[in-house]
Amino acid sequence: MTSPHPLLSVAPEVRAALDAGGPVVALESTIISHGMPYPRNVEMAREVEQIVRDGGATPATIAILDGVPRIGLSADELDVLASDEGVAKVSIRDIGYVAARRAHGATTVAATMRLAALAGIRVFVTGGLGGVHRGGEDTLDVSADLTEMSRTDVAIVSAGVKSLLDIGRTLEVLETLGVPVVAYRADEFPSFFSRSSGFTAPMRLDTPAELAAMMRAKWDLGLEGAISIANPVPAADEIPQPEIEATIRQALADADARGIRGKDITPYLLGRIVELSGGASLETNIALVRDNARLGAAIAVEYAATTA
Ligand code: PSU
Ligand code: MN
Repeated sequence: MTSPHPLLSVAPEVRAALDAGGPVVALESTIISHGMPYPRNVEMAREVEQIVRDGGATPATIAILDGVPRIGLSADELDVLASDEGVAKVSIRDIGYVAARRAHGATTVAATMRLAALAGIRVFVTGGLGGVHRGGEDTLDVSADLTEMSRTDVAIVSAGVKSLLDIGRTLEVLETLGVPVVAYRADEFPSFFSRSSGFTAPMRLDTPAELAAMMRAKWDLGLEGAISIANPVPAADEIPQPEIEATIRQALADADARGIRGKDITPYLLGRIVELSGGASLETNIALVRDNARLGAAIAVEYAATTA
């Protein structure tokens, strides 16, 4: 086990699990601060940590507090991230800035991945990935999540990509970047709220053990970068694609009318979709994160077993 980077603050419980080669699951914090309303966000964050524990792994929610990248947070610290309006959204480019200013930051998929990898964590659970925005061929609005996936060795469990993004172009960019995309127990790539997207997944695997074997094979060969594991939302919780499409179009039109750009677009759209759906999208969002946490814990347990 390589030691975590000295500038990271790793919670004792997480450090102990890593030192023992035990299963650890990293969890993202932008989803808490900028992805869901209070107090459901903090309830979700705590519940997801418990699901990871119940699955036999140690949870490590990742964020920056007072400028320090933190791997594993207390319940009170989760509450700060969930309720403090001043918490910045931190992607890769923002880490040094927020650290130097001793500020709080909620890390995106890209930033969480990098900090997880610096700590020696190989499995990461989130809700949805960033990607190529609709119209991205003109605006060049392509999430840094994609480039980060090309260079950082972490398996990411998500429910796919929301159709507020351009799913087809997102999959194309991931292919170009050499990032494997594996659907879990499905042939189709999922679109977050919905099990379908109209796009066939490039790969399919059906068990946590197979996923762990793929992680081991890829990284043992020195092939750097992430493995994107797309876990379709449970059927009972999904919002069918045609139903959510009208909501997404409205949210996109509202963002456009208000001139929202750059890093603010994704948080705005997520919040607007919750409002426009009367909260239904939030229930689906929480259900899929729970399910991803169950799968992530199972993968971490299998992966730790292959190390031994
Ligand atoms: N998609 C979701 N929920 C989220 C995000 C995306 O369904 O919470 C967040 C994640 O933190 C992701 C980030 O990494 O938005 C992408 O933002 P951007 O497009 O600005 O890179
Ligand atoms: Mn962007």
